[in-house]
Amino acid sequence: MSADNSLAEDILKLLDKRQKLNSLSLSNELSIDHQRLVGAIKSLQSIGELIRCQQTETKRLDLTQEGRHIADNGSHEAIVFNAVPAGDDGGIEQSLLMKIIGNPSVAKLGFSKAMSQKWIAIDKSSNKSIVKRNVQSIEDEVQVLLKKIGSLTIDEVSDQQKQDLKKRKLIQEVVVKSYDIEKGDNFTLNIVKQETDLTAEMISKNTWKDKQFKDYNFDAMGIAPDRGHLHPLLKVREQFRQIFLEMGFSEMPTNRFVESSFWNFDALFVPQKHPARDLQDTFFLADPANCTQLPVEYMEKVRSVHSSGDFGSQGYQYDWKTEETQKNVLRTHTTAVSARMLYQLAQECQRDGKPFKAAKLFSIDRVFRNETLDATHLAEFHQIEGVVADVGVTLGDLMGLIQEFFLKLGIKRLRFKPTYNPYTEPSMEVYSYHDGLKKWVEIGNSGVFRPEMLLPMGLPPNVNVLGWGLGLERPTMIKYGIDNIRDLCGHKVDLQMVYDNPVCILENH
Ligand code: FB9
Repeated sequence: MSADNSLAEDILKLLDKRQKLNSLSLSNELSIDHQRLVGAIKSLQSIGELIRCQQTETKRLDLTQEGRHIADNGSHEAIVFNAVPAGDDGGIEQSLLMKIIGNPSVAKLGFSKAMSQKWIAIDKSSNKSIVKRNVQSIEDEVQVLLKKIGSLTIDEVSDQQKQDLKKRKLIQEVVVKSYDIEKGDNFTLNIVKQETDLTAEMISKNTWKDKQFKDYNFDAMGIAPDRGHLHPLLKVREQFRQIFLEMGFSEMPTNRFVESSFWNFDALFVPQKHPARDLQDTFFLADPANCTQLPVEYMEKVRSVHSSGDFGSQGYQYDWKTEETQKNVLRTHTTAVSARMLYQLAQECQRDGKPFKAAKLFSIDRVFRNETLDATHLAEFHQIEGVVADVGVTLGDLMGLIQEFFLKLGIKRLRFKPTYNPYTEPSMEVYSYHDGLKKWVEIGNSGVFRPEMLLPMGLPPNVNVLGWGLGLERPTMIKYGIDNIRDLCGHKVDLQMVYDNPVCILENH
């Protein structure tokens, strides 16, 4: 028999004698933790109609931390009294007494209370304030009362006592939930063990017939089924994906981390000497170091527009090298994917003689940069990119698209700041006013793709292409209140954070 079964039996025996019990009074009487007693009562309550149980709320007096300290160590006034030497020649200079007590608030309050209780007096017959005992001994009533407060009902403490102790912040009123229990219609002292499972053996041997079964508790919460958990980045990515889909965009295939320098840079009219193509910024592959499967005819047009200029542009006037364009890199932006998709659009139009079909495309995926790492930057991050290709679309359309996109994130106040990108002209950084930081913060980049990028692909000259992009990590860190990116991504991530973080709902207007 478990300890709590015997406790349950003790409760039944007391109930049989007294007809009515209260859990709080009983826990004090039996010196048993109230919660343990409530557990035993709940187990009796689950046995149909054995007892009747009514929850009640009673106000109790409880000791504050200061009250507990005094109950253990004595009141301030008692400490001061005990520090004054006893005997006819007893006495101590007041300043020394205060120093001996140590704690200034104990000394000050204790001295004042001891004086008002006339436990001590000050002898000023000499030119010093000598504190002497006024009585032989004292009864530290405050400590005595505090020691028994837990076992008294609120009415057993006088109003004056309560007022004094509350004023000294030694006690506080707390509401305690307790249970009044009475005999139920099926009260008995002989508790029959209640089965919780109907077993195959009981059925095969028919022993179930003489057993009692615990009622099902249909209100009990089930065990949370273990299940997979989405990383916060993937939750936020899904929200951005929904925004693009709502705006009629289709997702680009981004399942290629290794890209040739041709698609990652040259097709975007990024010159081969651009600093972004240095080792300090880009991860180059050792094996396979080069990609040789490039569209030769298109590549020659790219060579031309870079080196001598073409398609109305003077180009960069440098010796464009095939071996440079063949170098494999980890893609530094998803704009490489946009380039492939735009080339495909142009080919469908040029090769297949189909009329140009406008396109709204998006991508959200990982990109890699050989950057200096810090609290908000890793060597890889996710880029979100939107691209719109259509006849006659303008910079104004791009600003409207960006306004619409960020409005779905609850961001209304935007500003556009001119900037430079090798593959777009004009280009704009996007800023939003951060109410918390009280300043404008950069939330993205954008621009109109250059003819030097679009015309070598074979896109019709009246087709313009707009693009904008932002990162996924920053909004995710903001959304989930994460300061260091290493708490969001990487081998040091606490998986419990992945389990615990809530569903992501980005403001939707
Ligand atoms: O995401 C960025 N900031 C940002 C975004 C959202 C946000 O909160 C959400 C709204 C609630 C808070 C901040 N930035 C771009 C700006 C900075 O964080 C910057 O420090 C980091 N940038 C990344 C690249 O850094 C090397 C963010 C990333 C970025 C920058 C540019 C593009 C994409 C991602 C682009 C582009 C582009 C341009 C023209 C045509 C096509 C694509």
